[in-house]
Amino acid sequence: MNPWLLSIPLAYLLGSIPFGYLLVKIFRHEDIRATGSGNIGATNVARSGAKGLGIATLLLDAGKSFLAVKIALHLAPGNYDLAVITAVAAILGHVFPIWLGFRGGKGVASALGVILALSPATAACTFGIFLVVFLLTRYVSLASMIGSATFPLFGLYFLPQRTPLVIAGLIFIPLLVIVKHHQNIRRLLSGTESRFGKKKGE
Ligand code: NKO
Repeated sequence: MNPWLLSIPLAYLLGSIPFGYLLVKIFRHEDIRATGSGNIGATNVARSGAKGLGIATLLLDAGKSFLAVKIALHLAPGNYDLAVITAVAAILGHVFPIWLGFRGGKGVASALGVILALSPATAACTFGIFLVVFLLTRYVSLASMIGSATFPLFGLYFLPQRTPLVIAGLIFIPLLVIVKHHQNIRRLLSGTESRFGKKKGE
């Protein structure tokens, strides 16, 4: 079977598994979309008081998209055009899951997973930037956006192929992540964004 026809729909389907939503529903019988920021991501799951489920959400959301890209690279070794388009499909699955009326997450953990599969060095550098901004500000959203913004630079440096499709993917992924943070941007500007591990107002 043509690896494109297999990898891309599979990536969307894997990406669209809303682990944060499912874990909170199964273990706490709550709808994560009704608490905190309303996001289905690891940060909001942890914020809702379920630290362990937050960590599990991060690992599973990153893991599903990591797997999607690894499958593409397995079916078509060295084809980074396919790998990057598969990466985009997995993130689109997470951000626009058919199961939740196309209202999904912000794509941070799923982007981390695809980057790890595409280029571990790029993932390490992007995560490093994330960590510095997070430790300085305690804003996960700001760290995610600044990490995203630097990702194309590291990707261009470390990825073995720089085709037009690869470059387009490297630019599209952070744009999507940042656009999905529009409410966080508004809260950051008005000083009402919540800092990780702190109650409102601290
Ligand atoms: O609830 O709106 P919220 O405050 O939850 O959430 C904002 C947050 C949404 O994202 C998540 C996933 C949290 C993952 C945190 C650790 C992952 C560190 C990886 C950073 C690398 C950045 C990669 C982006 C590349 C395009 O932001």
